[in-house]
Parts: sequence; structure tokens; C-alpha cells
Amino acid sequence: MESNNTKQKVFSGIQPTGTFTLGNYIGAVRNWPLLQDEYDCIYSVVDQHALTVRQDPATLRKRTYEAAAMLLASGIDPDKSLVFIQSHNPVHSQLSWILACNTQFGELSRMTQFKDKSAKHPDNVNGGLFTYPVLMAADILAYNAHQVPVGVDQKQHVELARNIAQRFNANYGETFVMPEALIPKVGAKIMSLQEPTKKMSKSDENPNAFILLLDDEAAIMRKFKRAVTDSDGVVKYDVENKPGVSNLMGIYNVFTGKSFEEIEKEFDGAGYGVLKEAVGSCVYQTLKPVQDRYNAILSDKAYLEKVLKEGSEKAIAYSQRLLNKVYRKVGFVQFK
Ligand code: AQP
Repeated sequence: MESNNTKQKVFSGIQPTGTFTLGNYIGAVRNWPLLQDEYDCIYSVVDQHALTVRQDPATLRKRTYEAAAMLLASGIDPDKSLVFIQSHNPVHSQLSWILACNTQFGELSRMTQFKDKSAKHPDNVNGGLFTYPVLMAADILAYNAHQVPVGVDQKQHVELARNIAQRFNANYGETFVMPEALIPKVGAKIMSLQEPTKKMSKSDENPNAFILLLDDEAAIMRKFKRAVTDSDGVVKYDVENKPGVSNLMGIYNVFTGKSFEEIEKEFDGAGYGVLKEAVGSCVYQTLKPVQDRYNAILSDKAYLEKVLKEGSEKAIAYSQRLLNKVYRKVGFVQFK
């Protein structure tokens, strides 16, 4: 990251909870490299967030490297942006405590992700799952990020980060920049291929529900072929009545740049089989070069570790200054 202080900052993170899905890619990761010339970008593999759901330690470690390699393979350039592992910068958790003391129980209780994930893991409704949005606020506010490029499912969390920042600024004086969610106009919520009213998630139990960025051509074509649609056989963009077909059209629109009208014309009278094949094929064509770069980066662990180490050193240096300011404001003793 260049030390040009006139540029605004961007922060975003992704959990190493599995291979990224097409949803993660379209809604978030693919947009991140597009911002690196205009902004100072800080991108993190947020391993601490992943612990809110039970993880096998060896698998988490492996997935953390894989997630970092996937960010680089997706086009993030470590000469322009910071890439690091969240747990390597202790400032996130230190700031999180201060922010937690400025967040209300009621606010956290309203978070839909907490409600969804508690329902999904009723045997492990832990404190971390509840306070996840506070740590996410710390991730963002630690860098005074102006923009937070995320999928629409994270909008509520970014809004909470704004509320926390506003409250802190009101109580202690101007400290934090007000962050904004940067949500893509198309593809902000890619849906499950099996239940198209539910978002595509990497932790879905049904592997046919998601496309993984590392799926091979056969798997991609097979999963699209099995995608749930409807029975009227007309290719028409209508999210409410035809969520499955609309989801496929949304993916096709993102990768081909064709409008929904053009897509409707292209597949007029053709049936869903032809649409599914065209979508599968354009997804594979897009992902193949990313997969090739990923394999090369992952096989060079020394390079990957160097990037992550340098990234965390710069992230610590930047955020530590802000944390010192926050500590001073709240009244913690600091020796000269
Ligand atoms: N289906 C989606 N469509 C568009 N954007 C999506 N994102 C996630 N799913 C979709 C965006 O990806 C970024 C990283 O997400 P995350 O891994 O930190 O957490 P998540 O939102 O909980 O993603 P998953 O895939 O559903 O993970 P699990 O299954 O582990 O909970 C975010 O910007 C998110 O908006």
C-alpha cells in the first residue's frame, strides 16, 4: 500500500471457513482489486471471525493460507494493497473491547446473521457469535476505512459499525471516519443453486448448492445442470416468481455484461438446459485463470508468507496509532 494519505481507505475481509463460493467472488472478492488504484486498500483473511463456528485447527490453518492465495489469485496486488491475517494484528481485538463497551446488547440481538447462525448451530451459540459484529466494526474502524466492499448480507453489520463510530465520536470527540458499505449493483446476493431463495454459502451442507472457485469444469457444469429452476420453461428475469432462473441470469449478466433483456432474447424459446450450459461455461471460462494463478501462488509458500508478514507489519503500524488515540480518549494511562 502506498503511503499516500490523501487517498481514502478501503477495508474488507473474508473468513477462511472453506473454499470461496461464486457468491463470495461475485459479491465481494472480484470487486476488491478494482479499488486498489483509487483507494488505499486493506484486505484481511479474518480467521478470528471463523472461530465463532467450531473449526478443526489444522483445517483452519490450511484454509487460511488458501484464502490468502485466493485473494492474490483474484487480482489483489500486494504492491498496491495490504493483505494480512486478522489474528496477526492484535489491534483488532484490542479495539473490539473498547467498541463492545460502546455497543448495546439490544443492537447485537437484532443482527440477522446472529439469529441465522444461532438457529443453524443451536449447540454452540457462543459469545463470539454474538459479538462478531463488534469485531467486524473494529476491523473497519482500526483503519478509519471510508468504504467497505461487501455483499448485501453484510450491510447490517456495516451499519452497526457506523452507529458505534458515531456514538464513540459523540462521547469522546471526533475519532473515527464514518464507514460506508460498498455494495455491487449486480450480484450483491448470489443465491443457492438448490434453494434459490437462500443465499449461496460456503458452509452449506449440500455441495450442489454452491459453485466453489476451485471446482473443475465437470463439477461446474454438473452443478448448474442440477440447479433448481421452475416448471414454466421461460427465461425471464423475475426474482420474486422465478428466483432460480433469475439467479442464473444474474450470474450470466455479471460475467458477460449482457443486460437481462438481451439474455431473455438470447434464450427465447431455448429452454433452461441451454441457459444452464451457457452459464456454466462462462463461469468456468472466468474461473479457470483464477484457478491457475491460485495453484501457482499456493505452491510458493515462502512468497505467500512474505506477503502476509509484510502486510501485517504495515497493518499493525497503521492501526496502532489509531488505537493509541482511542486509549488516550477513553482515559487509559499512557507513559511518555
Ligand atoms: N451469496 C453471496 N452473494 C454475494 N456476496 C456474498 N458474500 C457471501 N456470500 C455471498 C460476501 O462475501 C464476503 C465474505 O463473506 P464471509 O466469508 O466473511 O462470510 P459470509 O457472508 O458468512 O459468507 P458465507 O459464504 O456464507 O460463509 P459461511 O458459510 O462461513 O457463513 C462478504 O462481503 C459477503 O457479503
